[in-house]
Amino acid sequence: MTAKQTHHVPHEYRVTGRNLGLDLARVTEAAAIASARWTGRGDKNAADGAAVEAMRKAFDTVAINGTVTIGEGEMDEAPMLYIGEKVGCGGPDMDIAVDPLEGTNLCARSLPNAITVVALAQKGCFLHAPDIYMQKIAVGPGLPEGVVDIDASIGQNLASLAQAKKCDVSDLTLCALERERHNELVAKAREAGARVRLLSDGDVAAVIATCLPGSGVDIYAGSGGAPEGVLAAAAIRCMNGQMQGRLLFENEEQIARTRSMIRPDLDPTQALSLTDMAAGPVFFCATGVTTGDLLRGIEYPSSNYIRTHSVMMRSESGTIRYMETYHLLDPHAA
Ligand code: VTB
Ligand code: MG
Ligand code: MG
Repeated sequence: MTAKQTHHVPHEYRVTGRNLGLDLARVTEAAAIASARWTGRGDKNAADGAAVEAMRKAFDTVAINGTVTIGEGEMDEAPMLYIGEKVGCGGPDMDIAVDPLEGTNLCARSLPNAITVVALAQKGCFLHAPDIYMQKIAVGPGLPEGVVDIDASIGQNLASLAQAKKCDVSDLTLCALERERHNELVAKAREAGARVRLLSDGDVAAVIATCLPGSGVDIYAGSGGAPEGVLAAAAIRCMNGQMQGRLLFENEEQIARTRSMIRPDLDPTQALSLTDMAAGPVFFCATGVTTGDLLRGIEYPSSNYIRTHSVMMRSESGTIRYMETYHLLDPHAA
């Protein structure tokens, strides 16, 4: 019996230029292995510090001339992977966005979904988001453009999404961080009939979940870190989902500072489109630290190996690659 061809495109392997995503996997793997030593030990700063240090070192092997645009903070507060820091061993000029350990609390408490994250874009293509909150809304691929809108009510968005998905609002699951500031959002979503999945932490993985068939997440909404918003935007670009953001300022000074950091044609208070946050060709890579919906975490299958699970994505080709890697602890002992 011959297999039925169900795709209407030629089954060819499209050879595009070098996929830097593969190099990035070694960076997120290194960070994940280092932070996993701190899983469940109740010390989130130690876990974070280990991830940062390992990630910083691993970047030395990546053939780019990179500048950290989303990083650990300013130079005076972060010794490594600070905003503006140069990384890589030379090559094309690139912007780098990192969250060396996304979900430090999850790792410290050995809860699901801690990941290490890196994204790459051409120079000037990531939003220079300050470390403040960002309101976010995201849905998966294959839906009409603008099916949800950050300025519409959650009730309207759920109704519009249900219509596009040809289902009832009661069939939809909204995902949000469990925070007091989201009480109204959660109440309104439930009132509209949707299910709500609440997370203690980690909205990069949650935004990505909207694009994963079988994740059970139809829409992500609410506010979380702005740097995490830019990282999630890079992934959503690769997965053809939709996302909007809005920076949430606490004072005029933050607005003025952001205005001086971002593209001059962009109003920092306006709703941000996906490409306002991550433009041009982008790469995204993450490795699991603790097992979650997106990735399995670090595993120790035998005394001589560590096993990592990573996902690499590229917007140009739309490739989503999962990689399981066995790291031999002592190559000379084999
Ligand atoms: C957010 C979210 C992250 O931390 O930054 C959150 O985007 C912190 O939120 O994914 P609160 O200040 O409300 O606690 C994460 O969950 C993990 O870095
Ligand atoms: Mg972090
Ligand atoms: Mg984080």
